[in-house]
Amino acid sequence: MGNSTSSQSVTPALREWVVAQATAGMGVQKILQAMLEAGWQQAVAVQAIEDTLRVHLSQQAIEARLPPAVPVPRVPLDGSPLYLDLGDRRVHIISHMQKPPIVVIGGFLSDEECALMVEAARPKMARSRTVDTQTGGEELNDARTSSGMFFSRGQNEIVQRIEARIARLLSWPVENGEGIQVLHYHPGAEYRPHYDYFNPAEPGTPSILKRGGQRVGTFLMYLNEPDKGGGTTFPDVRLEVAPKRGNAVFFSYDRPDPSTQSLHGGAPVIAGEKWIATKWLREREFT
Ligand code: PD2
Ligand code: ZN
Repeated sequence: MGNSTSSQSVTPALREWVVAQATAGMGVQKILQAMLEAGWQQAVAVQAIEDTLRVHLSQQAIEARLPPAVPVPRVPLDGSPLYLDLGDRRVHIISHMQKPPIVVIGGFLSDEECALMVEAARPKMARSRTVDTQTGGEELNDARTSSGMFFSRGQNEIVQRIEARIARLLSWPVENGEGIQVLHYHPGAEYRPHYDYFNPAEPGTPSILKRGGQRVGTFLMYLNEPDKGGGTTFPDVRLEVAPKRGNAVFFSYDRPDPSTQSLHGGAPVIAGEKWIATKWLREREFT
C-alpha cells in the first residue's frame, strides 16, 4: 500500500484495503496512521477512510435486511468456453450476463428431442395453474394464459435424459429439481413478468419450502419456434431472449428478493405457437 505520487488518487484497491483492515478489527486511528506512514496526505487519507467506511456500512445495513444469499447452480464459464461437452451432447454458449446471472445456451436439445417432449406432453395439457402462495395450493391465473402440464421427475426416457443433461451442465443434483413443466402458448397468450422464487412474505410459502427449500434457478428450454413474439423478457435489464428451438436460457437467484433482478416474463405470442419446457432448481432434494 505504498503511495509516493503527488496525485494521491483513491483507488478501488485502497478502498478494499481500508475495508479489510476495519473488518480485521483495526481502528480508524490505526488505519490513518498506516496511510500517513505510507506517504498519504492527512486530508486525503481522512476523506478516503470516511467515505469508504460510510459506503461499506450502508451496504452492510442493506444486506442485513435481505434474506441471506445461498449457493446457486452455475454453468461453468471460466475461460469463456465456446462449447461445453455434456457427455451425450455438445452445447454452445451464445451469451451470458453476470448480474443477473443469465446464460443463453445453443443446441441444448436436438429437434427430435424437442418433438418427443411436445408429443409426450400434448395429451396432458390443461390451462396453466400457478402455485398459490396464499395457501400453498394451486390457482388459475390471468397473468399466465398458456396451458401446461408437469412431468414427474424421471417419468420417461426422454425426461430422464434431459434432466441428467441439465444436472451435468449445472453440477446440480437431479434430486434438487422439480419435475419438468411444459407450457403451450397460442397467439395472444403470455406470461406476465414475475419472479420464480416463492415470496417469503406470503403465508403459504413456509409449507411450499418444506419440499426442498427455495427455487434458486430456472432452466427454460424452447421446444419449437413461434413465427413472431414469444421471447423471454428480463425487464430489469431490458433483455429479450429469442425462443429458438433447442436453445435454452438459464438464470439463477441467490435470495428470494427483487434485488436479484430475476424478474422475467414470456412476451405475448404474436403469430404461431410456442412450446417450452421449464425445470426449476431447488436448494435441496425436492420431494
Ligand atoms: O415462456 C416463457 O418464456 C416463460 C417466461 C417466464 C416461462 C416462465 N417464466 C416460467 O416457466 O417460469
Ligand atoms: Zn418464470
